[in-house]
Amino acid sequence: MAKKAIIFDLDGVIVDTAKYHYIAWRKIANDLGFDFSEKENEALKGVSRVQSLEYLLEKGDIDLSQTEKDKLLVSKNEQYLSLISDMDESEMLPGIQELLFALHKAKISFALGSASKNARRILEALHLTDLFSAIVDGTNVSKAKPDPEVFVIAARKICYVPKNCIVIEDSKAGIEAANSGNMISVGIGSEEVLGTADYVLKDTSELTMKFLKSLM
Ligand code: B16
Ligand code: MG
Repeated sequence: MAKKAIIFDLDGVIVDTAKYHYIAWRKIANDLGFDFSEKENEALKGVSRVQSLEYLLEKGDIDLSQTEKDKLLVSKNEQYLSLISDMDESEMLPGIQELLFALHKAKISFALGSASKNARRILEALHLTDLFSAIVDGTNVSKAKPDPEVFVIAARKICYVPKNCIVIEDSKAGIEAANSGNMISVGIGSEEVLGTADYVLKDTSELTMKFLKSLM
């Protein structure tokens, strides 16, 4: 058994879905009469669907009833699902497919720790489900990132203590979750957004077996 295990975020780490979440939320904002920039979207990465809508409504200074909010949540997810309906392995981020197969071959445990309620559907489309030792997603948690719950459950499922888990995340909320869960945090993206991570890599092409082994 390797000394450390890895917990992967999904959107923005394994697969390039962050752009589709953005397109779907931007359409909701536009339909409500305001715009929503890519920079502002950073705050929604890793954040649950419900909390993302609350953030948008606050930004647009819009007050809605729960029924209206529920309609928007359904509409956002329908739009998102239609954007990912043809998803296949070509949408995986650079080097990730090879890395997951190499980790699996080396018997290094890894789990999924995603806020998305669509995570299992995406892993199936990418033919990755069976590689993971555990899958924890938005359907399994009561507290969203930056709360560490999703990663704590994942660590427990693969039988590793938090300090021996390396979390790979593209979002500020996810890095905060990993840090407050006492895990090793690796941010994928800009130093400006992910500066509180223990390590920051520019993109997934830098997330190599050699790098991960250096943390083990
Ligand atoms: P869903 P991750 C997160 O996934 C996304 O980063 C975030 O943008 C999205 O709002 C959230 O999942 C919920 O997704 O609407 O599919 O349930 O990055 O934690 O894998
Ligand atoms: Mg993410």
